[in-house]
Amino acid sequence: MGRLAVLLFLLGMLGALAERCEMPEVDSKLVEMLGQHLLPWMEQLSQEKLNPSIYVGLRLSSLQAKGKEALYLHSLKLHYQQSLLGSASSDGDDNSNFQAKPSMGQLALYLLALRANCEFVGGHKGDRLVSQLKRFLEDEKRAIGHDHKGHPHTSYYQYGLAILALCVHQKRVHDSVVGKLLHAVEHDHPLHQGHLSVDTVAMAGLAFTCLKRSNLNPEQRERITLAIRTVRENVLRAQTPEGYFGNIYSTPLALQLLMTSSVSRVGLGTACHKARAALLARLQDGTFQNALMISQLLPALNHKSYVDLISPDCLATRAMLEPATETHLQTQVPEYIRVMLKVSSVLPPYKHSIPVPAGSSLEDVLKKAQELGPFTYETQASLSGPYLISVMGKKVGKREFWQLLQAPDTPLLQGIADYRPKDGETIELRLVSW
Ligand code: B12
Repeated sequence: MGRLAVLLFLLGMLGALAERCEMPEVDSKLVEMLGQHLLPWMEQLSQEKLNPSIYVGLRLSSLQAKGKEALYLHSLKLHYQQSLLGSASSDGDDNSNFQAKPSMGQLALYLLALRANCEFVGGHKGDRLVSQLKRFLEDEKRAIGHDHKGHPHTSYYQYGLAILALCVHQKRVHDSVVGKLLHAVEHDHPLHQGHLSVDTVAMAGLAFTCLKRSNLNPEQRERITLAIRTVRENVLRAQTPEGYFGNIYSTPLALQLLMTSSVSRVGLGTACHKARAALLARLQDGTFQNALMISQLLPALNHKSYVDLISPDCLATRAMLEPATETHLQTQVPEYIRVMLKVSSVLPPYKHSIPVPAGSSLEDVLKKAQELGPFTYETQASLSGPYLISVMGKKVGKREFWQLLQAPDTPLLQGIADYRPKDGETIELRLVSW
């Protein structure tokens, strides 16, 4: 009896210590400042600039951009339906009417955007989009292969995103498709890109959570439940001393995932609290300027996640976003800095000191270097901004990328458009496999 009492006492203590991942309300001024960064993007309705993630982020936030939102969704619909369902452009061989075809992940984000407006994909056109996304997943499943030794053409991140998007529309994918993502989580290593990619793991966790809540793959229920636990533990284990899960930019998705947790766990609340404090400390210093990053962060700050798109609340009151009041900068003669630009992955290696105005982005440095020669580079538009695909004539091959590093060996956490090097800094561009 005595031992049983002790045991019950201990269990009670553990229960009391078990916590949820809560997100207390964040200062509305801070949130508004973040949202204001999205407004200029909502005015860019050209095909290259359209970004369904921005729409999703805003709809799951505590903010609204009233008329702009409807127009933006309308433009998304035009673009995605035309480029995916239009006959000439979808073949891709009619150059006169060429439109880049959205990738699997982009199509998935578009479906999330429809759901964020409380629409279910349907009708003849909608069904074709769903079939298209399912076909993408089947292709990826084949690329991974029976023995799981292959790799998806895109990434496990997009694989998870596609399953999630179909799930919030209550569209079932075959157990074998879900099985590939389960296997990746169970065996861990495919989700690494040199290190554990918290973003990828979190996205897989969001997809599994949706599948579990919607009960779309009942045969896999136990495996899914276990995988959610594995993912959660991996994310928690990736917390840095500062409080980030992985790095600062993977923390928003990680928080989205941890907040969906229906079970309490010892230390969960504390871990989330620490992450939230670490994020808040960086909100004012310009760390979050990238529209895609802001779009992943806003839902988390509003205690929402992509899983909420199973039954979104389209009537929730959201504060109206007003454009930021312009601060007039005094025109001054710019101060010049020098950035050392280094490329060792080419022959002969390139290393030059590039003069640029203080506050320039890495992209400005690359532009200046190109102007000075013999340096050359090419980028490709992506939802995160310009993605570097070629340097000094060397284009990336399959599963290769041009990594951005601060010398000697620190990978940058931002892309070329967002990163602003300091005077005397050395930046290396290195062709690596992932
Ligand atoms: C997969 C992935 C990669 C893959 C992409 C290849 C592939 N075939 O998928 C690899 C490993 C190559 C990669 C590289 C980089 N990545 Co990355 N990547 C991701 C991840 C996990 C998913 C992207 C995705 O598929 N999105 C969905 C699809 C639908 O959107 P998309 O725009 O069509 O996707 C393309 C772009 O995202 C592009 N891409 C991938 N990463 C980055 C980063 C930047 C800055 C840009 C402009 C483009 C870009 O590749 C995708 C596939 O074509 C995100 C995580 C996240 N939270 O978003 C990080 C993420 C976007 N990457 C990040 C970073 C920092 C980088 C690098 C700059 C790292 C470095 N130091 O070199 C490089 C890019 C350098 C360059 N050449 O311009 C950060 C960006 C943070 C920020 N402030 O914006 C993120 C958020 C990860 C993180 N938490 O740190 N990445």
